[in-house]
Amino acid sequence: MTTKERYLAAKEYYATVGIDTDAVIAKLKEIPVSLHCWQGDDVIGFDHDGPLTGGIQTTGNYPGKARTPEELLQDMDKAMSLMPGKKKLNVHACYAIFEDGEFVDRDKLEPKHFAKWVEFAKERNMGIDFNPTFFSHDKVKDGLTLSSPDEETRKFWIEHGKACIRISEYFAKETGVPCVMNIWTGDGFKDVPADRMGPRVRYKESIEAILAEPFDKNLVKPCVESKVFGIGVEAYTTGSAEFSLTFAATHDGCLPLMDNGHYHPTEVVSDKIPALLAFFPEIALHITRPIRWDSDHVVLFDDETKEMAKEIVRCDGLERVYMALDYFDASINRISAWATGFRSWQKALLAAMCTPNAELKKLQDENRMTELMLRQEEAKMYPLGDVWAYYCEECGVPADRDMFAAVDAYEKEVLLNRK
Ligand SMILES: [Mn+2]
Repeated sequence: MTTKERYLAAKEYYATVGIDTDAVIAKLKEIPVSLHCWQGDDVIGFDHDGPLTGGIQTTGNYPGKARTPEELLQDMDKAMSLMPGKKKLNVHACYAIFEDGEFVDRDKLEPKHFAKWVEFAKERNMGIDFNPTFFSHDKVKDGLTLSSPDEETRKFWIEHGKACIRISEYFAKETGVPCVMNIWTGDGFKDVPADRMGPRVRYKESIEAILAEPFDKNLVKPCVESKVFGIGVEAYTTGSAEFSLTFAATHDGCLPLMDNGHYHPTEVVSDKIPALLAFFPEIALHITRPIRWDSDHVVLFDDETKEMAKEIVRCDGLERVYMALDYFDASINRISAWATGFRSWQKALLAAMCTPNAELKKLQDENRMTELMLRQEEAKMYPLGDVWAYYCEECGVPADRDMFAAVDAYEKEVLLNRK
């Protein structure tokens, strides 16, 4: 059987449970998912030579890492050719692209330093999301930025945040797509602090100072991202879950951003999505895969990934949740890592949209829990793989079974020649 024939059989099956797979595929193709540029070069960027800091770390030394803007954009293009569905670019401020011999520090960044990203995005009909980079920099003082007790340090990073607001607005105006601008810092302490509130009050005032930069709320969507701990920041993070959520709730136009690698290991973001959607008009997500101490493994098509997508779809939240990927793995082919994570989230969305959610909800509301359990288990064995394979074919990207050959060929032709 061809992919199309298998799809037509699956489509018939799904129709018996009330799901129109043609409509699902048409809709999925239009849902943007933000693709992080930092998987391509292990979160290094172009504006410094130093190591990655701020409580995050890449592990592995797989050959072929992108070393220049040209290489990174080339790799991103290759990775995107392996991903079905609509993409939006996600850029960190440390990925400013300077002219030869030019350099400005982060507090002085301007839209022109991101003109090449805009050109790249516009040629591919993509919007752009943005992130100030509050790490990997010598002005991170004693592990602190926006919450530092040192006024000069705070001022530098506030100016960086304001510059990023201006750049975000430039992205939105150029692409015609709103720019989600996410504020995350690794501020915190390795061991038990004596003052937990002081840094948080300073952090609050610093973010308020950043958001005082004038911007159009329809164009720029500022977010605050929480984190429970980082490497070397085990005892305390300034931007805890409660801090970030409360900040967003009390500041008009500011969205909460949940990274599902940033919580205690038994907490699940899938359950938090409907809780936040009950209050916030819009929320943002970083989609990743936490393992023990690490928050940034490549996203797979696993249970919690599926559950997060299900909650977004069930809550009718596809237009209210800004979805961005955030992971990095330097131990495997980086193009494969990029594409696998994106494809996994696409699979999760597809699975969620191919679930008879209204029927299942009805069973819950009528307290028919025995049948609910059986129906939910049944739904797991629907012929999703046949729909997925057809969706990939429709989007002109490889099927799962052809993925390795595609990344292996690029590795041999391009990556291994980077010496
Ligand atoms: Mn994140």
